[in-house]
Amino acid sequence: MPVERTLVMVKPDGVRRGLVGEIISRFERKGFRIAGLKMLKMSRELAEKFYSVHKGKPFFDALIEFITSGPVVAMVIEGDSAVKVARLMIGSTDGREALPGTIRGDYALSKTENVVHASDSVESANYEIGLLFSKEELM
Ligand code: FUP
Repeated sequence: MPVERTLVMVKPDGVRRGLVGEIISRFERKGFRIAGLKMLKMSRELAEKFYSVHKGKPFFDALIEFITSGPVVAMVIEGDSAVKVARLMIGSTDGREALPGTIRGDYALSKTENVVHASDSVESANYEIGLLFSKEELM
């Protein structure tokens, strides 16, 4: 099975609610290696690049407003099938539908304020990691 890297990000609501440690811990306990980790506040420009695939959609403006509303904690996790496994661990986009046991299923009740992000493909992971981390910041 492929060793992959993917981008996981605790969103502003997750940081405000004190869920950073819990979320990092879940990925560590699962067996992933943390290859990069940082806290940052996204600028509008960075947020629009990060979510460029959603440009023009009805929720785009609210999404940009929310993701720039406070600091996020971004991390690159590495391990077997990291992209798919991280998506399983975060659960469905809408916290009301995400299964209990997933991060969103356990901590979110909203579709916009859903605590955490994880890249949805290897291509997205490469794009998102490149936006948020320099080569020197990855170990
Ligand atoms: P996900 O990959 O599960 O994060 O979901 P998407 O890539 O479809 O959407 C990215 C973010 O846009 C979601 F995390 C929340 C937001 N969003 C909405 O606010 N409303 C929607 O109908 C869809 C997505």
